[in-house]
Amino acid sequence: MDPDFPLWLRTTHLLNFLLMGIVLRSGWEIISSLPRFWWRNDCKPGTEWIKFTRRKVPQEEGVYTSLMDERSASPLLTLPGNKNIGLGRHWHGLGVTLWLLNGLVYVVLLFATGLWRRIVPTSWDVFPDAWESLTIYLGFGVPSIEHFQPYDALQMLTYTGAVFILAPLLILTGIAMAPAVRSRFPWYVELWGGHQGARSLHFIGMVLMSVFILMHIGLVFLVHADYNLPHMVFGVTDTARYAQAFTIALGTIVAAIALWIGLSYLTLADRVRARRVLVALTEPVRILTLGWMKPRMGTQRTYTDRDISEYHWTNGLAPTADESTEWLAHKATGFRDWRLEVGGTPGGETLRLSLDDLRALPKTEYIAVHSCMQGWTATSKWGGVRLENVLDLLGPRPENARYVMVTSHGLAQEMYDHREREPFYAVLSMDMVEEDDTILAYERNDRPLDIHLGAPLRLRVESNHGYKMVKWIRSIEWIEDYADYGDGRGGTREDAALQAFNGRI
Ligand SMILES: Nc1nc2c(c(=O)[nH]1)N[C@H]1C(S)=C(S)[C@@H](COP(=O)(O)O)O[C@H]1N2
Ligand SMILES: [Mo]
Repeated sequence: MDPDFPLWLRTTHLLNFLLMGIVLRSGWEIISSLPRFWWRNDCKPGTEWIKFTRRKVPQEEGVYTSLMDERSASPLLTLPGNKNIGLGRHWHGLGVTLWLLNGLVYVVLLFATGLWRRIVPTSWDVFPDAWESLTIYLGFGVPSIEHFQPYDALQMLTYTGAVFILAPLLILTGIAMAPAVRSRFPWYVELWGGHQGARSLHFIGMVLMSVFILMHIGLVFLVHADYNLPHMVFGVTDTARYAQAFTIALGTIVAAIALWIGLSYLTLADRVRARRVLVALTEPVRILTLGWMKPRMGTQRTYTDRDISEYHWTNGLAPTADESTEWLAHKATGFRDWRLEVGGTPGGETLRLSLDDLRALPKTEYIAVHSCMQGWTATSKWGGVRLENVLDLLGPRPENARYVMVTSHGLAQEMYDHREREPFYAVLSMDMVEEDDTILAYERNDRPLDIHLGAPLRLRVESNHGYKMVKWIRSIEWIEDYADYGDGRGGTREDAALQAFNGRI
């Protein structure tokens, strides 16, 4: 006899459970890096609708950084825990990818086998029937076994809701938070109420999904467990095998929790290795899904002057005396004698460009939303010169030049292993350099760049999160390979927080 629940159904169900644990726990790690939620795009202090921190964000810009807002979560709760946003994001990416693949197999087979009829209601009767079940539960009763064929109306509604409403909502709002998507299809992000709308809905969806999972597991054990558990484990309603099924189900839950927590400690035991493995597994997905999206902030009409934020969060404070007396001296004289060093090719010349030299080059202007991978956003109008135009001044691209390195006068805020802070830098691959919206900005909102936002010159790479956008630039140079600089990961946030070189999501 064919089982009611075929093997593919039981397998995808189990994998879904394991993967949901990874996705949720890594999601909580991401929340812990900025435990606040807004509906407004500028994330102004005090306008959060919910927060999980007592810290107060000063109203004044440029004195508090989002990195200072990061909270440390326990590895028992989050993946991996202990303030590891970079690794948490890699785990989220890997977990989501596998969860999506597993979900796709499940949905395709569900429709191919006709089993969808069990969970998708096809009659309006489902509402009064579900109401009847609900009133029975609310009276601390249990609907009789005849209701379940194999599911009762209330189950059908909640399962359909979880699979066909909640999961898609989480997927669609997750996608909306990628800067690569926003810089190419800004209207799509606005559909969700902007980045903060998408982020808040993603959070609410997560809470609902968590409640669903807890209720679902609880009820399986409380309501006709002798019927449910053999069904779930063996695929058949063999109440004689209830004890066996109960043991296997409970054992699986305990093993899953051990696995989830084990992954945290395994990750923390060698964070550099964990980053290497996780980035190697997630980078192909990034390239495949986001690599082709080229930003077009210069031609879009979604964001206008009206969207420009009053408030702009800061990450990284202006260089202090122990970071760069040189930059401080330039600041004191209004950057009159400041020069951008452009060069780097072995044996090649180094140009020294003043702000007037840069202003003499063709100007690019656009309104764009900045997103920090920690979660905050701000909209500004940026003005500057395309990075490519500046590199062109050096002549044809040197044969061995494969990347561009941009270095700041300032230092990293903090290294993940608390060693001495390195000079802040970011390396860009050629596809990032060639994008229309990759500029060296000297203006924001039609005024010279603010001190705390990177004066006199900062990088903008709209397809990427903020960590690529070096502030207080000192130099730009062609390099052959980033393995030779810093820790060899291609940027300060890559070195200091184990983030990915590719900041498109
Ligand atoms: N020199 C320097 N540049 C930097 C940083 C930094 O710490 N130092 N932080 C980066 C990060 S993580 C972000 S999100 C943006 C923040 O830009 P803002 O402070 O102008 O809002 O700057 C980027 N550029
Ligand atoms: Mo950031």
